[in-house]
Amino acid sequence: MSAQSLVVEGSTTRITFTALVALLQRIFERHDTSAHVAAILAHNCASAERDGAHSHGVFRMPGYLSTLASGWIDGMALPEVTDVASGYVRVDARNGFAQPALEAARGLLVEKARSAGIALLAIHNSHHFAALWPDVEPFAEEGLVALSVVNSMTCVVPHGADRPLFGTNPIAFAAPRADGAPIVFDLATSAIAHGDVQIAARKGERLPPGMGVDGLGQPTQDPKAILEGGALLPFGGHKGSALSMMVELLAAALTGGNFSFEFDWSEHPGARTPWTGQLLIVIDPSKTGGQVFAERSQELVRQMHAAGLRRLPGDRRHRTRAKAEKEGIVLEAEELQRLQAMANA
Ligand code: NDP
Ligand code: PYC
Repeated sequence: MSAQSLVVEGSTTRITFTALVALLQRIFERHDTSAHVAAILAHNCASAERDGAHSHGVFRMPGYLSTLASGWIDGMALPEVTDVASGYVRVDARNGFAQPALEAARGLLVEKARSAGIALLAIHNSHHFAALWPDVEPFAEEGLVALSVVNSMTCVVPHGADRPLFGTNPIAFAAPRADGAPIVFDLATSAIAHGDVQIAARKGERLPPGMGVDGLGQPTQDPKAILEGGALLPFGGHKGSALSMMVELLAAALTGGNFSFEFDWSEHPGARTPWTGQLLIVIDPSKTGGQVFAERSQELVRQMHAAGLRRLPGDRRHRTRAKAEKEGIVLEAEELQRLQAMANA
């Protein structure tokens, strides 16, 4: 790592995006992934860290490595892409990560979306352990609208039920706009992402009320009680619960992947990546024939700002990204040492 790519300032360090990608790539390559998979995962994880999406940045590296070591996932898997119909692509990720499966099908998916106006990508036999926005944002950067859902692992009690069944099941959406970065949101359908509960537990912080229950089903603000026998709640009561159910249906039932409650990783201690499915829908808005979509979305943003809105979803991420691109990505020195140790292990 060159002097410019890493700056030490007391207990924190600043690292360039390129240097962080290279470090993470080395780690993945040393831990049973192919160079291709390592490059994709490293870019994804470094992007999350750069954008301040900490629940899916370098914090996730130990989980990736324990999963790879457990034999639960194939880090060398070669996805199998099937051209199903004019607007339908299917990928068997072959027990590998979801992102290389998306990458393998991306060209065909975009080609179909541009020719038919809409195309669907159904990924199954896949593991998604990351933020979802990196999967949709690039489509909007090339003028397309994209929606994706992925289901995870049982840890959310459906509204009105007695025990956990759903995953934290995020929904991500991206749309181009005329004057600025695409409009992007990416949210777990649980009241809080599982990763944020783990981070709060690690820091010894309490959670806001309404996030989860303990092992007896009683409301708790203790993240450890949620992680050790407790469960999360959906956001927004029955509304978030319905969206989470939709994610199970689209990401698992429709793709041929596992529901969040269907896989058993108990024989693989250290396994952390949910073995499920993912759905993407990509739309070419130029096919509407009406006013240019990106200008219409810009008008919506203009009106939202005029109504007093100060922060759009994605604004915080983009601000954090711009700062990181200028000043480097801030990591605790200890965190960087842990990563360097992983790269040499
Ligand atoms: P947040 O609640 O932090 O944010 C959800 C969305 O709302 C983001 O787009 C965010 O934009 C936006 N937002 C947040 N606060 C405001 C505000 N005050 N005004 C306007 N917009 C706002 O995300 P979650 O905790 O629900 O999810 C975190 C991550 O966890 C996601 O990336 C998700 O994909 C990931 N995840 C992955 C899973 C998997 O199985 N792979 C499972 C569950 C979650 P901004 O980013 O700019 O703050
Ligand atoms: O943060 O809920 C989460 C999560 C589950 C799988 C990957 N991330």
